Amino acid sequence: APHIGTGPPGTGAQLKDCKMPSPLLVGPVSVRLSSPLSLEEIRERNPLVLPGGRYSPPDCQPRHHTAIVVPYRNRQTHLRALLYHLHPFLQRQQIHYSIYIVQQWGNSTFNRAKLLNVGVREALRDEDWGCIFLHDVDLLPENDHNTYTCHNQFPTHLSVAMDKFRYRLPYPQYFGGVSAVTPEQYMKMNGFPNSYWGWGGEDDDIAARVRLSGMKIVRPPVAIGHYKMIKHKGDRGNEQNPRRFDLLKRTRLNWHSDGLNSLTYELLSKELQPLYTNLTVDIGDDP
Ligand code: UDH
Ligand code: NGS
Repeated sequence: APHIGTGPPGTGAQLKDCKMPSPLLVGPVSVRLSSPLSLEEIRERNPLVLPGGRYSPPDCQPRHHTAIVVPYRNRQTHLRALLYHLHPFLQRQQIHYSIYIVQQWGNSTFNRAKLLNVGVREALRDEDWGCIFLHDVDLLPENDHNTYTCHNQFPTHLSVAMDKFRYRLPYPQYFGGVSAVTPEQYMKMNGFPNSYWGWGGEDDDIAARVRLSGMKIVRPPVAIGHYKMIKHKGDRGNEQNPRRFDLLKRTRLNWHSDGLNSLTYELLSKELQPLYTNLTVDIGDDP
């Protein structure tokens, strides 16, 4: 395990626990969407970020250990905008964190939930994360009081007020965008479904699993959970999934057998980039 949160090497001095809430928080932030900086420029602005996109506050012992998992394919400008905002945002929260980009290899139909399963499993190989965030690449948090930490009992849904839904939930059970689980909560719900190829429904399935496994969803106040979505068109290879409604009728029957316990994939590469860990994965194709 890395030497994290302690004093200068050799002194053995323990840092004091980080204050709660973090004194670095600023509240609402204005989010710049157009022409994100280059990766090199973002790196220069975040000198304390270590290879793989890891960070731990230098002056205090962090109370939280969060992995950010981003399902990804072919969204380079969105990725730069996310990294530009998220690194300083998480540093202001004084969290020990790491950012994982889970990139679907090849041209098979996109599968967001399966990529999230891969990200959780691979992140937990690295470290004993206390909290795992499931984060769309095109969503930028607008208020740093929305802390990237987990509830100890229940899964959290963070993106409760997105600009495209006029800063409110589109429907009460909505669980898309940005959410978070502890490893224990994740195991209790058998992870996420592997069977949703293409756009739609997988987030509703995950929300159903939360309930079916005896948990509920917790959320920050609407005034805090503000996000800007970078506008974009539907992606090639992620067309609406015509089977999503049939699949959703069967979540109750299938959640025990489709999920963490049936996950198969091939990890093609793991690269420690300056601002993120890049996992390239072959998750197969829609059967
Ligand atoms: N994603 C990619 N690449 C893709 C597809 C999806 O990286 O080709 C990731 C990305 O993190 C994205 C997330 O999966 O934020 C969710 O996919 P999405 O952006 O397609 O879903 P969203 O609901 O947007 O944000 C819908 C856009 C138009 C679809 C219209 C269908 N009615
Ligand atoms: C629901 C989808 C969700 C989706 C949400 C918001 O209808 O996956 O709309 O979509 N559920 C089904 O299709 C069953 S959005 O407005 O972002 O395009 O997240």
